[in-house]
Amino acid sequence: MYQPKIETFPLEELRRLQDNRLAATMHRMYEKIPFYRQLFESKGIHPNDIRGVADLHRLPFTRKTDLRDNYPFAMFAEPMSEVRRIHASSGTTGKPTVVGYTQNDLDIFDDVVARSLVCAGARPGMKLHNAYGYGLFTGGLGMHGGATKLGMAVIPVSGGMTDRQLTILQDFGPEVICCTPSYAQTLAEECAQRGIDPKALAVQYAVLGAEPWTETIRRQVESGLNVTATNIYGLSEIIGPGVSQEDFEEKGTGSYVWEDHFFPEVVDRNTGEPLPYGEEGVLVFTTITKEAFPLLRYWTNDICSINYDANAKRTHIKMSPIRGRADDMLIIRGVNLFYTQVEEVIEQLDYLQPNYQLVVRRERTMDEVTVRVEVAEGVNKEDARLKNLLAGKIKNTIGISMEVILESFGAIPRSAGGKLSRVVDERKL
Ligand code: ADP
Ligand code: K
Repeated sequence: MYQPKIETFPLEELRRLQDNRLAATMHRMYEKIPFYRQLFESKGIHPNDIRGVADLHRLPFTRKTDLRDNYPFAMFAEPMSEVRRIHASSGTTGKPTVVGYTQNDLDIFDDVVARSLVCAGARPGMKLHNAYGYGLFTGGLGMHGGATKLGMAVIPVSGGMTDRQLTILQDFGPEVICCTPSYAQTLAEECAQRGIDPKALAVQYAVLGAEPWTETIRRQVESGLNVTATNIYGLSEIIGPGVSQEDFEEKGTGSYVWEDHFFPEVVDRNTGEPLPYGEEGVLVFTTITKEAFPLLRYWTNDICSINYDANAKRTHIKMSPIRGRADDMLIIRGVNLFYTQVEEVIEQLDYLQPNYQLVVRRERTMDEVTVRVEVAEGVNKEDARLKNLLAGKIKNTIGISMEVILESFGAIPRSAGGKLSRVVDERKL
């Protein structure tokens, strides 16, 4: 572990630490951010009324629209003279979301990323192939800083230019790679296509995040690159990558949320009521150590559940894989659908590969979904039995009838470096 004491802190003490840090954060918000002062006053609440994280549910959420309304810097709690870096997330509509960091914030960013890297299997002295994009996106620089602090040799490849990525993987021999899961798929496939034996690569660990993914893709990446692949999660509003991380020896049990900095809640997507551990809803974070850009009950829109794992190495709570973003959820004939659900069905059928796309269109009054998915090598894509088997499994597990089109290898778009969009919504064209 990178910070064993805090990573294994007894829960009671962790709670006390969170309570103290929350109190300090709320006072700073109240004093320094007009938006939060107004928010408290409109509810008739003073920071002193909130005794700890157990009282958080009494406070309203902060939403992405609040950040837009305060674009670019009005949510900053520190003057620019204290700010050392500014990032922005793409934002699909309108202005980007702008976030800032003091030196202390950057130090904490480095710590949580270093912690995450160790959790993923990385060690000081190893080389990190960093294929997250550098720039305003927090992925590249975020991983860079944490790996440097850990004592790794960082190779700042950034995303794209797959030829060069493969050359570096072969010649520089990085033991760890980080990128999006869809780009890891691309790299794995390109290795196979070029006859590069993954066993001959030095790379042992892949740290994958920035978009939802399931065991289907894990299996493909692990065999295709001969690595142990774990999940890293984060969002720029909270800090960037390193909000949570899956342990390489506890794969499939969820990702540790670094609770000494980010307090998580899961709430009902419709009512906003906090849900019991284990129930799925919207993930909400309160930052309890951030200086420049603290957020209270930030509505991430990401759907997952959280729970403690008594058998885990660390004490911090774990979050399940993200099913999708609430605003990316499709509603098909009254049934909610995330694309990761289709990915999970693909996992069960050996004759398919996790290269797929959902096409949604409106036929008369009904929304229809077509699944385009590639078959494995040597499989006949015209085989109606195979098509029907998938359609039947989808209908049985998800409850929606979908048209299935089996495609040959290469027919579905690949990630060229960053996040990949797996849904084509023709209703919006
Ligand atoms: P942008 O909005 O520009 O893509 P962000 O890095 O802030 O930049 O995006 C954060 C979002 O990416 C999260 O809210 C979540 O939806 C998604 N995300 C990040 N990591 C993961 C992950 N490991 N699994 C699923 N989704 C993720
Ligand atoms: K995103």
